[in-house]
Amino acid sequence: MMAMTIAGFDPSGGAGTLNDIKTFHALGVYGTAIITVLTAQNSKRVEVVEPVSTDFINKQIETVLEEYPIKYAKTGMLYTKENVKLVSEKVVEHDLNVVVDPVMVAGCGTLLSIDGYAASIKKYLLPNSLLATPNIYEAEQLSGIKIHSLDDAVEAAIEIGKICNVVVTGGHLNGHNVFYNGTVKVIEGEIVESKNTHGTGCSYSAAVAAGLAKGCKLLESIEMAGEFVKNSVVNGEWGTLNQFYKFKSI
Ligand code: PXL
Repeated sequence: MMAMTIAGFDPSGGAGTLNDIKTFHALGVYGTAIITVLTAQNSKRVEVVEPVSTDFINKQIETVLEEYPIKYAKTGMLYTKENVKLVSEKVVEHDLNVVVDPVMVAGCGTLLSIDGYAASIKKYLLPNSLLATPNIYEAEQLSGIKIHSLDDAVEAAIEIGKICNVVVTGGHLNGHNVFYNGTVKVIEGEIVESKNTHGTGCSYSAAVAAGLAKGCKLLESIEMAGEFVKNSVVNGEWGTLNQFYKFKSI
């Protein structure tokens, strides 16, 4: 089984493509990684962001897919409208089943997207996607609905669900996730008190893509991803997750 992440590079190893590769591998899926943007950051702050050109992103995707018959992918930090447009074209061209983590802002508050990003994700990428996994902030941007409660999250999920299946992830919803694929399902969760949360959103969407690559159904993949991220946080260290918690030491 194989999967592809199309996302940013976090040299601290916690978020982005390094996280995704660890997640894929821990779940028994061979991972490939297309870098869309470079960052200088650690688990606490982002110093600077430098996007990769669309031409170079295109070459990475084409070269990897020339050899590997990958059908499942996730996208993370794409940063620019141009990158969003290119990735959407590649998804269509190569018939990729894609889980979209619409990364807009880091946990520390730094912007990880530039103007018009939410609109371009909605226009180009979501219509060609299997699932979007926004957190509350991102769901607000995509739906135009302010989220203060679980009911608001359901309303936002239904709005985004007009374009594609969606899970509004619940770091701020007492750990509950709201799934909408024509009907609403609240997936019960719990908040784990931890400092080791850098990269949870990245890992969640990568875990869903890994589940799908292994042949699991969408809901099954979503439930597995929630459990996987929780266990990775519980066993985390260095401000981030331990996806290899079954082997324990990190
Ligand atoms: O967690 C969002 C995220 C995604 N992708 C990259 C990041 C971050 C957060 O810092 O750096 C590359």
